[in-house]
Amino acid sequence: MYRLYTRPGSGGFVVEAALALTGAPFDQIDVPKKDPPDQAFLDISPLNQVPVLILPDGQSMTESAAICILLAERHPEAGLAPAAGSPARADFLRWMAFMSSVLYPAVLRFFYAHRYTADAEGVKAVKEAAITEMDRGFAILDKALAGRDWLVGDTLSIADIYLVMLVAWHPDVGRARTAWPNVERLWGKLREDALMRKLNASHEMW
Ligand SMILES: N[C@@H](CCC(=O)N[C@@H](CS)C(=O)NCC(=O)O)C(=O)O
Repeated sequence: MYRLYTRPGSGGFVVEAALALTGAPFDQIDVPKKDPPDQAFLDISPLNQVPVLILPDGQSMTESAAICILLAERHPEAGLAPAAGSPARADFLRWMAFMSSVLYPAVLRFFYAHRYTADAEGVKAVKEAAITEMDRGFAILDKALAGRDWLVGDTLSIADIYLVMLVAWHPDVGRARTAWPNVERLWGKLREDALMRKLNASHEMW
């Protein structure tokens, strides 16, 4: 059985979605933010971050995109990702890596700006630069979604849910919803989705 360490409003959102779509049973543990963190949690998450997935064999895994890709691989019947070797696979891997290495860190730079400057006066500038970087990333994804129903392939994948989670974290959601109409179109569809509604009830992402 899987065990997921998560927290409302966190990147655990997309992993909860992935697990729910697989139908695999899992235990969910909500980890409150704690300073200093528990050593037991640091042992499985050295950066003191959620999500963490404990695999049925006891191995622990961090990094939301890697967890989603692993779940997609282990549960192919859930259709979380285009199959390896299919034409949409390259885009799937590309956008999952892009979202977790460009956009997610930009979001973190906004919400944890104090970590990214040694200058007490520098927080505002870090936040501004983080928003600029988010805007650049969402514009790229908006373009990738032009004329398409889904980010990759012709059906929902976990990449769509990852994208919606990220855009919901934009500090100016009102602007995000008008600036990137293709992202908003996808988000609008997922806002009506039963699983997204259920998850959002506890995560309150939007
Ligand atoms: N690269 C990690 C980032 C995870 C992350 O930053 N999680 C946030 C919540 S969304 C967290 O736990 N932050 C607590 C902290 O950094 O102290 C991933 O993709 O899973």
